[in-house]
Amino acid sequence: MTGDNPIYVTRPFLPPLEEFVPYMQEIWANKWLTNNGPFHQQLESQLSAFLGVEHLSLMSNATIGLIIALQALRVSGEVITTPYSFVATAHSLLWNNLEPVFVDIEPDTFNLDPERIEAAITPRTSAIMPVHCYGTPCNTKRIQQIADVHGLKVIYDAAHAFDVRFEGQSVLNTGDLSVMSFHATKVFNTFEGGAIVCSDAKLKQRVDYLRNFGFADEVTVMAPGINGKMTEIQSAFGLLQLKYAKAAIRSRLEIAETYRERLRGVKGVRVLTIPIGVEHNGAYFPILIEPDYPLTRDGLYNKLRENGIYSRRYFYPLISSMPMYRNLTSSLPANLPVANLIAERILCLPIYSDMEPREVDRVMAVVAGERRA
Ligand code: T4K
Repeated sequence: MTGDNPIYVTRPFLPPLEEFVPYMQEIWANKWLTNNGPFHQQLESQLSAFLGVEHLSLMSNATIGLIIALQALRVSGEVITTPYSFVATAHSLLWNNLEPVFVDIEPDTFNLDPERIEAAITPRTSAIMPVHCYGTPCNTKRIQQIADVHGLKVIYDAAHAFDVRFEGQSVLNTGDLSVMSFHATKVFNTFEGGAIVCSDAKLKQRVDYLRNFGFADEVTVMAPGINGKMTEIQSAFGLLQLKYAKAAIRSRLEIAETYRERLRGVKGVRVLTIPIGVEHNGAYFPILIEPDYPLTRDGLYNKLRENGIYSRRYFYPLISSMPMYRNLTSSLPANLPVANLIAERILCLPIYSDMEPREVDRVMAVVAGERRA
């Protein structure tokens, strides 16, 4: 262990505290703390404009958002999804009594491989739940074609895809619903939080009922809803954070570029390429540790820890290897060769908007043995 400060895989961006005080004063004056208050309404409309989407509903977090999205579309039976994600993706299916059917990922993007989806469709399949992993967009056109042919719903887990665009369009406008996360570790955060982007106003109405116990008015309950509401303090924080969001993404992208340049030529480290046409958000910085690197993936992970650097193995272990999923037929490693290989080699290096150059130097000193004056 060194005497240096720890470097975590990410750090939340916090605007200057004094800028948050006026928001708090307004909440104290209004005594309106939650349930679609004024800051909540402002954040829904400002976020929609910022992201270029029309129908957005704030959520208490993305996990509840995924659960509500499945309810909103009345999904039943089997849902095709990826094993290479955070556990919340598949857990949202179990919470709805749905059966996940895992399909392998693409070796370049680590997203659900569209060419393998059709073979997994059965008469019980009603939806596809892909993930824009690390913010890299899925092949949304191909996925929609398949969904249209087979009459399936598409719910994107867009937890990582805040403000990601493809060919100038927000990826959040694809599929029936897209679910974002505003957790503290995300590009844009409201401490805990999230949002569902809906493809039309009717769907947003249903999502809004479901997030508020199903209430349409004081006496009318439209659906067996849940409590998925975002509070005023979180919404206010989101409004302030939004002012800094473009700058935060810019600095993440600069850090990613620095890593990219300095890792070029480091033998045994593969850096993900961002597909042409994608405007990325720098959400994560994943690398693959190949067999010709001097250490194993876990060897490097441990060496970084010894130096006070807490990288993370997102996403290892695979969801399909976890006790509640591993007995599914689709979880067999032979069905998921790419995902199994990537999960063994992946490492996410620290990246956050106010990461300092000397922190990048410390990471590079371990990963590439670079020494800087
Ligand atoms: N779908 C996908 C694809 C997701 O990645 C996620 C969440 C979800 C759905 C569900 O979204 P939410 O329901 O959470 O909105 C973290 C996050 O808790 C989780 O939101 C995220 N994905 C996942 C990829 O990462 P952990 O268990 O790795 O977090 P934790 O507490 O170890 O934090 C990681 C590092 O971040 C810490 O070592 C230090 C730093 N940190 C963390 C927190 C919470 C801070 O500096 N300050 C903080 O407040 O899951």
